[in-house]
Amino acid sequence: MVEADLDLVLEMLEGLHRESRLLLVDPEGSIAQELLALLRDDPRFKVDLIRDPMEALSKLEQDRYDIVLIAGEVGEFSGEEFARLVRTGPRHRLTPVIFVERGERDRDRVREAFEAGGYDVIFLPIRREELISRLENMTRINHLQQRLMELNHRLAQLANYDALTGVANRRHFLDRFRLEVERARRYHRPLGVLLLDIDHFKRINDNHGHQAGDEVLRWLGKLLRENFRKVDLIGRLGGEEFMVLLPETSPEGLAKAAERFRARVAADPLFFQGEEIPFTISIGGLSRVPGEEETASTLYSEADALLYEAKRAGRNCIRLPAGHPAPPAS
Ligand code: GH3
Ligand code: MG
Ligand code: MG
Repeated sequence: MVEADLDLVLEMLEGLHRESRLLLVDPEGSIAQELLALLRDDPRFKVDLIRDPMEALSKLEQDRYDIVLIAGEVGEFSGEEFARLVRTGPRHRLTPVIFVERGERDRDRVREAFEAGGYDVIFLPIRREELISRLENMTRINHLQQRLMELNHRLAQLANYDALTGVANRRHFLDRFRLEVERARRYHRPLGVLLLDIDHFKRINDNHGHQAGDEVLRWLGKLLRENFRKVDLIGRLGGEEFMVLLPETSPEGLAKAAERFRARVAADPLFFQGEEIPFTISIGGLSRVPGEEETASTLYSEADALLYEAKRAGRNCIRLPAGHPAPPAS
């Protein structure tokens, strides 16, 4: 973690010297002319001038900018309205917006601009040094905000996902499981649950070593992520036990998905250090609209009992509740 922190600091320092990308929106063009003359030949700033406000908004959807400069009124919008539109785009929710106007520095105007979400107001004429300092400050703010968002995202990943397999960890998965059960019950939608466990995993560790065991887990994580849908939720509940939630999935659909995955795992051994390591999984599963008394915990217990039956039946197979459509033969 110390090393990661150092990397971060180095990245941040580097960010401070990165070039700054500015989008300048000026339908009329005269403010732009003055700004561009001041910034000319300065390699730190790369300015895209766009006259048409609608075109500017679509450019903001495609590209990342460090600062958006709004010159006075922009077409049919006031500068404030336009700033609001900039912030509604997902890429630029936090990008500093600066209003550029001609005239004396006016306190009421500055307050208005800040209230409208502006980060600064630049009044022309302005000295080159002051302009550059203001732009550098805003660029720094933007880079730090970007880093903070990335870091938050990384921390959320670390806190919620299992590092070895890339699927949700137990705590995060169970939180989501409770939520999905609530949702399915409230809207009377079926929710599918598959509990999977690697067969004789202890033997894999014993015969091939613990590192090979870890690779099997990693491989299974990858297969799970690749073979289920984006809306399905995958979690590692512990050791070599995983669960998949399949929202909106009928009992027939669940049986098919379970059998397809069981067969896929059995057919797709891991190759590790030149050695083939075949393995199989057993699955306990069910799908239904959760009843009033049912919770994530009762569904988990039920799936666990079915998984136990699958183990007793000889492993590498699926057990579903009585009356549930059977998996297709394969
Ligand atoms: P069964 O078919 O009945 O499921 O047998 P099994 O051997 O898979 O089950 P058992 O519960 O007896 O053993 C599970 C083993 O999983 C024991 C434990 O050492 C191993 N294990 C748990 N977590 C990890 C891990 O993160 N990495 C590795 N390599 N092994 C793990
Ligand atoms: Mg096992
Ligand atoms: Mg187990």
